Amino acid sequence: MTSQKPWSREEFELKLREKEKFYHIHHEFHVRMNSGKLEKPAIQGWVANRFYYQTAIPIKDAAIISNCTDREVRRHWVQRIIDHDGQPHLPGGNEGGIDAWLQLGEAVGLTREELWSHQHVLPGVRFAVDAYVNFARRASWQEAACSSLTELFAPTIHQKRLENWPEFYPWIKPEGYHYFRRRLTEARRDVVNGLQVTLDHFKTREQQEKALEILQFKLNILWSMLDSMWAAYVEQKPPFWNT
Ligand code: AHQ
Repeated sequence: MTSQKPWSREEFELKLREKEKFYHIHHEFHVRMNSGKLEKPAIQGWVANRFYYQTAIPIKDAAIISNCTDREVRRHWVQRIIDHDGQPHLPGGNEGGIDAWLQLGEAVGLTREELWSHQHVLPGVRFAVDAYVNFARRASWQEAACSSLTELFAPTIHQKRLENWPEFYPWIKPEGYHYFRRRLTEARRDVVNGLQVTLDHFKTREQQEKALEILQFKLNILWSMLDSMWAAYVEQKPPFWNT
């Protein structure tokens, strides 16, 4: 139990943003990716493993909504599900981010079927992604909203891919970049909502420290996903059944 006084709203936001140093853009896998040092199988493995994460996001967001009693928040949060699942059946609706990721898969030489099969998903990636979804199911909706704030740092990583990949990986078909372009605006819009929920909900210093722990938990999820991909695709030590 801390007797320390709470941080101001500005100080609290700064503490959240200072967690950028733990963001997975700094993981050696991404450092090599964004400097053109990954071979094609490593890029393909990353796309196939991240597809498992992408398909989990709308499930995670639906879990948050299922726990949320605030209609105003649900009205905003439901857009995240639509962004990923799409609404092709509605006039002007599009196929969504999961379909855009399938286009990325095809652009790097994978098939939609092998992505949907999750046959390439590494044990550590599956474990980390499932931990994220299960956290969103059992945590309060405010705690789960807080965990999505890793996207405070996401626009930079999407921008780097758009800038670097065409030069470093000319073999990737340009239609694969559609997903990253979408997220530049969607991530920026999402964090406005996620940050407001977080700054409004975590009031005492103890609660604010808890919010930082939750954000670190999600940063660790992203980091550990890349640890698994490093072992499999850089160290060339995939689980025997993933070869
Ligand atoms: O493509 C990403 C995405 O749709 C999401 C949703 C959000 C969440 O709810 O946790 N996080 C997230 C992220 C996406 N892309 C990652 C990347 O490196 O391309 C970054 C990741 C995040 O920062 O949490």
